[in-house]
Amino acid sequence: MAGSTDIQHKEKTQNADPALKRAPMYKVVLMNDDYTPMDFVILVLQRFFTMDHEKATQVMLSVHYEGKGVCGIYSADVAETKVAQVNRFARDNGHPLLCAMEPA
Ligand code: TYC
Repeated sequence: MAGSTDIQHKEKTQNADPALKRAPMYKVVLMNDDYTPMDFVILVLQRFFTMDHEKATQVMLSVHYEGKGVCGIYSADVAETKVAQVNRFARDNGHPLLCAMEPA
């Protein structure tokens, strides 16, 4: 199992104490639209998701061609904050870009 040890797998699948729950995680996603400039989306990905220009361009293009794309996976608090910051930044700059969160 790539990226996960047997012990981590056991903890995830058969937790001995149900009170010891892992924090739920959320994907922060960007939606495509026809109006937000590509360079603005790249700027958003660099500023709020600490991607370099090359990675931000890849993610922006995958949203552009596939309709939606994941910017990162975070705890509920961090995901909510990123969604609010991105949507505020887009609106302040007159763009309809939409950011949302969904269970990971
Ligand atoms: N589709 C936009 C354009 O052609 C670019 C874009 C990419 C917009 C990703 C939103 O989340 C987005 N200018």
